Amino acid sequence: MGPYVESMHSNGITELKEETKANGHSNGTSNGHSNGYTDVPDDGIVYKTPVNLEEYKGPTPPKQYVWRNIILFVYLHMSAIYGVYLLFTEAMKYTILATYILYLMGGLGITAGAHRLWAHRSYKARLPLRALLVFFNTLAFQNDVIEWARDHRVHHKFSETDADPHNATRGFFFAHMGWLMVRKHPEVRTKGKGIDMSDLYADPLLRFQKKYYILLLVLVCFVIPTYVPHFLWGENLRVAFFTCGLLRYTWTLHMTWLVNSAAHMVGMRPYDQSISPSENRLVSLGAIGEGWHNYHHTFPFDYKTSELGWKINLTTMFIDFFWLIGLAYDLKTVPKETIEKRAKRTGDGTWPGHHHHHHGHQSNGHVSNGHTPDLKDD
Ligand code: ST9
Ligand code: ZN
Ligand code: ZN
Repeated sequence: MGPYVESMHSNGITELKEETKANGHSNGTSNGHSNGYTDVPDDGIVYKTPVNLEEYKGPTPPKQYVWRNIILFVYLHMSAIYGVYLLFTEAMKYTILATYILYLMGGLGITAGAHRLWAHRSYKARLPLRALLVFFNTLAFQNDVIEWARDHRVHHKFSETDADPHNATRGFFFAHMGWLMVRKHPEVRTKGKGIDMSDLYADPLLRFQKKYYILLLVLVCFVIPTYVPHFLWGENLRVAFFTCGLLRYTWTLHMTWLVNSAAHMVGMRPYDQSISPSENRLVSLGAIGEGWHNYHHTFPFDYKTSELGWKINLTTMFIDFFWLIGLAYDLKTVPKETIEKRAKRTGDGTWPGHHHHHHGHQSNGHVSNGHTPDLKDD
């Protein structure tokens, strides 16, 4: 993946050193550290963000609505509202707890599974963990892993262009969920065909998930979450279906979609100010660690998707736990010095390390020791 060399360390964590600065994200400027801005002071710090999504924008292609999806989303959201009502009225305590746990399980199937393991191959997992993640992933029903990962790889490679399936220059709603209600831009398919997916087709578990996807998703995303509360603690089937099933599913979808909408628009850009993805701690909270999105687009192969370790990052804790018991290995990360160099060269000046070296700036976001960065996200 790109211009990086790997070096193994005895702790099983692979660090990637950045060899050259090219990273495939270019909006027409090749940057020394200035991203085309001429008023960059010598220290490379610019206290404003030059990212203006309107500037990336091309002509919006005509929309071809997919009414089946629109109708399903309307039904889903009405059901979710009813599910919230049931949570506060009829649902048993265990059912409320189960709704929450199922959200985290499905969420991990996306974050630790589809995203960090399969789309980015930022670590490796042994069979039992891969099987667990396929199960969790199916619970989240966000298309099969191979389709999800292909869309995601195109998203990284062609961010903020027509080939990006959820191109954020087309507005918050399009990036959030609108993209699932219209036919894809032809560029998505054209550019997508060039993405190598052979590594994922090589995994029999993923081929199995793809082959039986419809059957599996009905079973895992809806039938199991409805019947388990019924058999284990006697919950009413209707209540379980609308809470553990539909409300939990809808909630997980929105938490995922916020990464494409909010975290592509709102927040600081300490690592690369020339791209729209941002550091957004609220999104990280809902998306169990995936809101540190400026870092992630700058260093997509880091299994933590963040510089900040376990900070608002349940997914990293989950992977570290499985590393501890030997089921996850070859965890890739980025050395501190590489991050620092990159942040100073291309960041927006909010990287906390700066405060360590440059006195006299306003103390907004100031940290005293420089080792427990506390990123601000407006
Ligand atoms: C869902 C996915 O919600 C959410 C993904 C979010 C990603 C987030 C990423 C952020 C970072 C990670 C953070 C995780 C945080 C998680 C937190 C959890 C707490 N390349 O698809 P078709 C081909 S899914 C190459 O029909 P249309 C395709 O193969 C929700 N080719 O396009 C086919 O070719 P062929 C549930 C591509 O007709 C042809 O194009 N699911 C690519 O335009 C047509 O494909 C849904 O709602 C590509 N990238 O329809 C339904 N893409 O014919 C989802 C397509 O040769 N999908 N092709 O086989 C659909 O209904 C349709 O895809 C559509 C577009 C209507 C959206
Ligand atoms: Zn993104
Ligand atoms: Zn990614």
